[in-house]
Amino acid sequence: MTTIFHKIIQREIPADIVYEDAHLIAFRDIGPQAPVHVLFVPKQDVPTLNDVPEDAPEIVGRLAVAAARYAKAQGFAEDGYRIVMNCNGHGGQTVYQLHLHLLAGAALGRFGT
Ligand code: DGP
Repeated sequence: MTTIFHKIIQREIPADIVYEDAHLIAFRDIGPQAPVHVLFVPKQDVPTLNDVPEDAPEIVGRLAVAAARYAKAQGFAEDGYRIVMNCNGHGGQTVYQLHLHLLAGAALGRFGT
């Protein structure tokens, strides 16, 4: 399925891209929930966390490590930050291409229902 994130990867629609490599792309969220809100998206088609192939856990690992490196490079490592992956309806997922949210730049509230 083609999502808005695939169109960003293909440069069919614009985004504020902050990082890209052979495996993933990172760009600023259109509706930031923190002073820094960046989405890390694999280039491989993976709709949700449920769909990560058993023999390819590195897809998720790469997203997390890229987010941590970006946070560190931007000076957020010591104060801290949050990474989030929403999965399907109850998780609040709205775009069905796997993505990891990086939220940083402020003390974040606790979360729940
Ligand atoms: P989620 O709820 O986990 O599926 O988060 C999807 C996020 O994607 C949401 O925080 C808003 C963001 N988003 C949706 N459409 C666009 C877009 O066209 N551009 C950018 N940069 N972000 C988008």
